[in-house]
Amino acid sequence: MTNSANSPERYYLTTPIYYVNARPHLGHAYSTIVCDAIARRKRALGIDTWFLTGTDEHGQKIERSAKLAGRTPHEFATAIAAEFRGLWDRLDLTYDDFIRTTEDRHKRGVQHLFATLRDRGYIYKGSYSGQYCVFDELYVDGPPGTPCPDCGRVTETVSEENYFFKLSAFERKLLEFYEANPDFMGPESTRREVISFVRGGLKDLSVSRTSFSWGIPVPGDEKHVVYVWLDALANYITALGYGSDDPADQARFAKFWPADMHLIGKEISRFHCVYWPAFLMAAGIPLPRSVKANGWLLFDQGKMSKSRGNIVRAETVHEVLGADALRYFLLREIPFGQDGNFSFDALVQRYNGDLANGYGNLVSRVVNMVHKYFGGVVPECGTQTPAEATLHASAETAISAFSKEFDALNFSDALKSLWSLVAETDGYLTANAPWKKPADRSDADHTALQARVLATAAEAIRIITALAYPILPESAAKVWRQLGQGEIADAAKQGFLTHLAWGGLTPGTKFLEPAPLFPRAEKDAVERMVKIEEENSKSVIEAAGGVAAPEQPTPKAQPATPQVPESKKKAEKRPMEETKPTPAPEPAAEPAAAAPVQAAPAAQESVPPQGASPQHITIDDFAKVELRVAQVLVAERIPKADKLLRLEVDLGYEKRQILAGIAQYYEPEKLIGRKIVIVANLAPRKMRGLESNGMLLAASLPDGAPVLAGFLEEVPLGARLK
Ligand code: ME8
Repeated sequence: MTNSANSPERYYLTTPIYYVNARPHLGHAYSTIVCDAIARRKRALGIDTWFLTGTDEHGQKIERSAKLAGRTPHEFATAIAAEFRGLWDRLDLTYDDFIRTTEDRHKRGVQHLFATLRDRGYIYKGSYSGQYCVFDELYVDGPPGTPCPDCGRVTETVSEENYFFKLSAFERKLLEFYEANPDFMGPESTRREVISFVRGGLKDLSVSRTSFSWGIPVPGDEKHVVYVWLDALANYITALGYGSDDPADQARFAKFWPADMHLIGKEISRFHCVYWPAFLMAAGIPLPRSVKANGWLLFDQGKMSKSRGNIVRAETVHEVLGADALRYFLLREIPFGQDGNFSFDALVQRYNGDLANGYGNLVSRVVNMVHKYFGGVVPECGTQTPAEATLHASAETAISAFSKEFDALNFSDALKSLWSLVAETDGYLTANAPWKKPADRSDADHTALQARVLATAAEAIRIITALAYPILPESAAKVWRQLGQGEIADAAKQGFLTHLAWGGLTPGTKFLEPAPLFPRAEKDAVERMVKIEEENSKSVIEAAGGVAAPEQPTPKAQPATPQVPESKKKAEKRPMEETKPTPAPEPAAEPAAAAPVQAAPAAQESVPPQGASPQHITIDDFAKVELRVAQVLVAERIPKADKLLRLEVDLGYEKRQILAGIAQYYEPEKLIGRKIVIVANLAPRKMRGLESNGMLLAASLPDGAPVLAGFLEEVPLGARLK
């Protein structure tokens, strides 16, 4: 059960398996591209590599998204899984296996794991009543109404019979394991966070659900389905063949497990660094050697995510600048482990600066000159001068610096060091100007200089290209061919990076004709990408209901504490609730009990009824409703009106009074200072002799309880919602 030393012979790495509730975006592509670059480098180092990716298809969230789209969960999951896989293929990502959690091989493995945990005494039956975040498929500690600490959405109350996993038994063992394996988790911020979470105490974890059926049945008790995170995490072993009787599967599992690295996004580190190792310890299965978290790709100031509606698709960049441009940008621009901004401007700037004007231009100059002055045949270098010795030394330094940084996942620094070799080679060419023959230099001397300089520069390019291959596979393949080296993919299969050293370009090698690598991106490149994204978001809106449930913003990083059995905790009962705030409609007439916050019957459904035909309004209709951000300045009860609160709110440009029927649900003191959303242009109404100038927006839960709409980011008072 120890974290054994890294084996040089084989390497197993995985991406998270992505939820199929939404189409892939650049955030998903980022993690998968990082893995692809690592996998390519490992293979090119002669290491037998297995790169796994896939899709996470079970659970309540997917079941609901499918329902919203009017499809069966399986049909729905199949369509989105195909989108993920299709995109990875278009981007030429070299995964060895793509697992879908709805496949039989996975179900069998999960059931085997569940049975093993139970047989070893780590699973017991209990009942759970508490909060659950469907978006994050996460149990949340706290009373009803507790928001999910990960995404901020309102949690649902679940009350059901569950199987529990004895997570509490692993607190000490996990801490000892982290201590003994300091490189297990990274970056440091993740490590600290996970350790402090475990030190805070672990409670037993519910690992089955009974209130819905879209999951893997618990063996022997089929009214339960396995908790979606236990199901999902197991993909890393089931894909290799865990739980199979087939000798080929068993051999693959024996060969590749434990994984060398699970690459994940930082928000799911607790699942991977606490729950997963605990499950494995309990099952007697060795632990993965490392879990490394990438930071978040931000766009327009926020985490890129479907729920924020601030996504960019990898396809767009691929279409305009090519996959290599995207790979280079992501790995060069964002120090791995940190959050990083994506912008089209920054992308085009890097592309033009580093690829078109930098590497691409260098290759084109040298290949062209070898054709022009030597008929495309690499000349003998002749006697070296100190300038060649310097470039040679720099190239050797770049090989070791790049390798050290890349293997430590410091891709940005690795590329920085490699691109300083690009710049140095460029400077070397310019300083020696093989295209310019001074009047006092003989023809023979000039030809000797040209030969020396071009052979040396071409060799530097060969080194740069070999090292850059895992990050720029398509362009490196073109350059490799131009340099007369054949197919780089074949060289990679033979582990060409293990013996990469200066001097590999032999005189007499025939270059191919130069071909463009990175055509300069003109000004309109940004506009084109923006336009493609706009067109896409329009078509997604037009096809609304076709793919995914709308989601709420998610600004926070870490999931919550696990839940505890009913016996250990008190919890008020409340029915399931939907997290999407629904604007409360204006009452047709002044309500008898004067409750401005109320919902139409349809809004009480957690999911719109299938086949219901919505009453469409035009955008102009919607524009008539003036929704604005306001802050509560005063909140107080109204004598003899037990449902009403009197609020004074500040809109920035004016203050006004609003009466709201939320007195049974919100303590007035707790509302003061809170930013809310109001309908600002509602005709004034009188209730209990007081004038109400507007209406609050709140989600209405099935039991009628309102949940006020609000914001997770800072918003100025008076800002309009549109
Ligand atoms: O969490 N920046 O699936 P998911 C960087 N099914 N990476 C991002 C990102 C962003 N803005 N957005 C997404 C799940 N990612 C579970 C995983 S694994 C056993 C189960 C990447 O579809 C990042 O790797 O929400 C993140 O962890 C993953 O996509 C989340 O994908």
